[in-house]
Amino acid sequence: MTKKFNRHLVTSALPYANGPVHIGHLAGVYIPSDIYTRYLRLRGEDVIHICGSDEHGVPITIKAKQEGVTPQDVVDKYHTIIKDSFEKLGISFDIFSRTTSQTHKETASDFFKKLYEKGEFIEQSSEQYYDELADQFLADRYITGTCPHCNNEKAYGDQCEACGTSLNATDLINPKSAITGNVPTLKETKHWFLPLDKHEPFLRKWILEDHKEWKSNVYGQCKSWLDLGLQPRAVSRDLNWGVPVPVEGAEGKVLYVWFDAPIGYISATKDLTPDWEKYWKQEDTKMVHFIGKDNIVFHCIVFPAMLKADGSYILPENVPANEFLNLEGDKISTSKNWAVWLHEYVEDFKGQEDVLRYALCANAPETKDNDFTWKDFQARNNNELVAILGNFVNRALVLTQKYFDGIVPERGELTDFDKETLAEIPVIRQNIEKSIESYRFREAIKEMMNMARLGNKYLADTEPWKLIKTDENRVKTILNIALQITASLTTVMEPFIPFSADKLREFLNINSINWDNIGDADVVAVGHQINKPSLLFEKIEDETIELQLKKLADTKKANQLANREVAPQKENISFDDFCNMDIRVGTIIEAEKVAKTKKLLKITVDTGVDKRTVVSGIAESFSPEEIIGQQVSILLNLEPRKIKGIESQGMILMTEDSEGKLVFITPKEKVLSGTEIR
Ligand code: B3M
Ligand code: ZN
Repeated sequence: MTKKFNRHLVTSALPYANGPVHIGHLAGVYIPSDIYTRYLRLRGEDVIHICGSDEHGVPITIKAKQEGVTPQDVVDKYHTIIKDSFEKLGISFDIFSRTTSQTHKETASDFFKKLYEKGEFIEQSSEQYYDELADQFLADRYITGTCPHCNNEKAYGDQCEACGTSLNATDLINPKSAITGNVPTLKETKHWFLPLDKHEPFLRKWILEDHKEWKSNVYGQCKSWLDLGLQPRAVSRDLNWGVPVPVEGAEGKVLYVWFDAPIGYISATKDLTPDWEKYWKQEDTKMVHFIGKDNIVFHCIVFPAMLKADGSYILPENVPANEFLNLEGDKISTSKNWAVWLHEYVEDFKGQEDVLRYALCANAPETKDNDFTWKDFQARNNNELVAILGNFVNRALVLTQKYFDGIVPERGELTDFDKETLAEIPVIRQNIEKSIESYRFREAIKEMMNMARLGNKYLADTEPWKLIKTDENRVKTILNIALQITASLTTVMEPFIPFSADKLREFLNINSINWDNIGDADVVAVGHQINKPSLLFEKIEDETIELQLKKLADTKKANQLANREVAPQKENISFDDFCNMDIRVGTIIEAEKVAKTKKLLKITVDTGVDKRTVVSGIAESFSPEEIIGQQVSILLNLEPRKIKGIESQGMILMTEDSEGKLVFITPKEKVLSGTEIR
C-alpha cells in the first residue's frame, strides 16, 4: 500500500554554529535536500524546506573559551557565515532559523514539559564525571578518552568520531577532562532520561518492518542499534549554555543538545508559517530528514521516540542519510583545517557555484564514503559541463542567431530520427523522477547530462552547419528541435544547477517551464525571439586547480609541524656518564656508497685525532659527492661495529627537519676538526 501525501516537509540537518560549513556538509546533506525540494516545487507540490543553525552544545562553549569570547558571540558569527554560504550556493531553504531564537527556547521547553507531565521521563541520580579543578561536570565533548569499541584515543564523551559509535561518558577508557586535562572524578547528579527501551518494540516494527525501503546504510545502522538493545538516554546536562530544563529543582541544568536540536525543525517551521501544525501533525504530510551518517541514530531512533512520546506528531517517511566525503584521500577535518570551506569557495570561484554543486552531486557519497579531488572537479567542469552541456546549448543558440536572427524557426516534416530524439525527452524526464524520488541523486544528475548528450548527438548527426547551404527548411526543423531540447533542459537543470538554468532561460528569453511540460512539443513557440547568448560554463585552467592544491599542501605542512610528536625525556644520567662521551667536530674528506645497500655510505672523517671510517645510514638523503667538506658532529668513543663487513669507528650525529629530512649537526661557524662538543 503506498500512502497518498498532500504536502512535504523536508528538513536538512542543522549545522553546528561552531565553525563554517565545508564541501562534506554540502555533498552529504544540502545538495541532495536542495535538489529534492527544488524538484518538488517544479512539480507544483506543497513543500517546505527547513534548516537553521544548531547553536547549543559543548563544541560551542569550548570554541568560545578557546577564542576568549561568549558562546553567543560564537554562534552569531558562524550563523551569519553559514547562512551566507548556503545562500550563495543556491541552497533554497524556506527558512534558515537558529536554536537560540525565542521561538525555539519556548518550543523546546514546552516539548520537554509535556513529556515530563505525561511521565515520559525517568528521573535518576547517577554518577557523572566532574572536573574538580574546573569545578564543573564534564558532559559530552568536555571529556575525552579511549573508545571501548575501536580504541581511538580521542573519542568524546558522547561519540567516537573514528567508528561513529554513540557513547556515554562513562563508557570511555582513561577519561580526561578536555578543560584541564585532569582525570575526572565521579560525582552524583540528577538527570532526566528518555526510556528508549520502552519505545523499542514500536521502533523495531516501524523501522525494521515498515521501512524496509530505507537506504541500506540507514536501515543497517538502525538494525544494529536495535539488536544491541536500547537503553534510557539522558536528555539533560549540567551546563550553563542551552535551553534551561523547565522544571523545579533543575538549576544549572539545560536540555541535552541532541534533545533540543531536532525540535529546532519544529520551531523553525513555526517561524516560517502559522500553519506549521499542518506540516507536523497531519498524516498526509511526507516528512523527510536529510542528514549525514553520524546523525542516523538521533533521527531514526531518538527523535522519533520523542515525537512518539508526545503523541501528536507524524514520523519521518524516510531518512536518506549519506556517507562521508573525503578530501584528496584524507578525512575532512575541521580541527585540522582539512576542508574546502564554502565561504572560501564562493570567493575563489565567483559565478561558478554550479560547478561545485554539479561535481559534488555527480560524486556524492551516497552508498559509500567518497573522495573529492580538485582534478575530478576540473574534469567534471571541463569535460562535462563545458564540453557536453555548454557545447550543445551554445551551438543551438548560436546557430539560431546566425541563420535566423534569433527567431525560433518552424518545424517541417519530421524524420524518424527527429521523432526518436523527441521521444527520448520524456523518457529521460521519467528516469530523473524515479531517481530523485528514490534519493539516488547521482543517477539523476547523470540523466540530466544525458539530455544534453541527446542534444549534442542530434546536432552532430544532423549537421545543420553543412545543410544550411542546400536545405534551409531542414535546418529550420533541426534548430527548432534543438531549441525544444534546450528549453526542456532549463527545467531539468533547475534542481541541480539552478544558476545555469536561470542563465539559460535568459538566453532563451523564456520563463520557467513546469516539470510536467518537459518534452511537450512546443515549449518554445515558433517566432519567439531569443537573446544573444554568452558561454554557459567557462573552462577551468590548470593554474586555478594548482592554486587550490597548493592551499591544501600548505595546510598539510602546517599540520605536520603542529602535530609533530616530541619524544618523551629519557631517564637521567650522571654527569660522569655525560663526560664519558667524546663528541667532536669532524670534517668529511671521503665518501662512497656501500655496495649492495640502499642506505649506507662509507665515510672517512678527519676527526682531528685521526682519519677514520664511519658507516652511516644517510645514502637516501645525501650523495657521496655533496658531503665532501661537510663539518659534522661525531661520537668518537662508540664501541666499533662491523657493518656489511666494514668496521665503523664512531657515529655521525644527525637530526631531522619538519618534513623528516636528515640534517647534519654542524657548528654555525667553521671550527677546527677535533674541537670538543660539551
Ligand atoms: N548539529 C550535528 C552535525 O552538525 C548536528 C545536527 C543536528 S540536526 C537536528 O553533525
Ligand atoms: Zn570508536
